[in-house]
Amino acid sequence: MAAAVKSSSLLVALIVVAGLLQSASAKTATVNWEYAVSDTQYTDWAAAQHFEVGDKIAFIYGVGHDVLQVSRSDLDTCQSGNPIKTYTSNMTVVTLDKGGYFGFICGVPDHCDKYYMKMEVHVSSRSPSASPSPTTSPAPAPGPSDATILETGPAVMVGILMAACAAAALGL
Ligand SMILES: [Cu+2]
Repeated sequence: MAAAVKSSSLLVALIVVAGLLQSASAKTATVNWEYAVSDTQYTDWAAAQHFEVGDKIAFIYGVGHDVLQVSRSDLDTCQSGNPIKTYTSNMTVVTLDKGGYFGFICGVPDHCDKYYMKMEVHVSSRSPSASPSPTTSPAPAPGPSDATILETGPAVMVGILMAACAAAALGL
């Protein structure tokens, strides 16, 4: 009876810990939202972050900028007149609450098209299992020759040492 209660408590604790680990794995990436030097600077940065659902982007920017979430076509044309969301707080944290496309531009005239303040974000669905599927890891197994070399290496060293000792003993 007591053991059953104890093990079920342990199970609950494990589930809670697993949940904490799951939520702890969501990240917040911070970006200084200012003039960029290339058309893809921010998009490249976002791609390197490998965003998943639940991750956040913190935009830090001065009073001369804003952050507009826009559609893909509005991003492509730097169209600021039809935003999905508008942020002007100079410190904006956007939660990437779904998979797929997020587009962000600065709505101040010329900042998107002349100063490349545009970011395309592609958010992946968070996979239910953290273990990689076997089909995506076709790493070749080490060949027998490699294993043989690894195993004979130390043996050869030991052999040389023993030979040296034997030679020294014979020399005495
Ligand atoms: Cu701007």
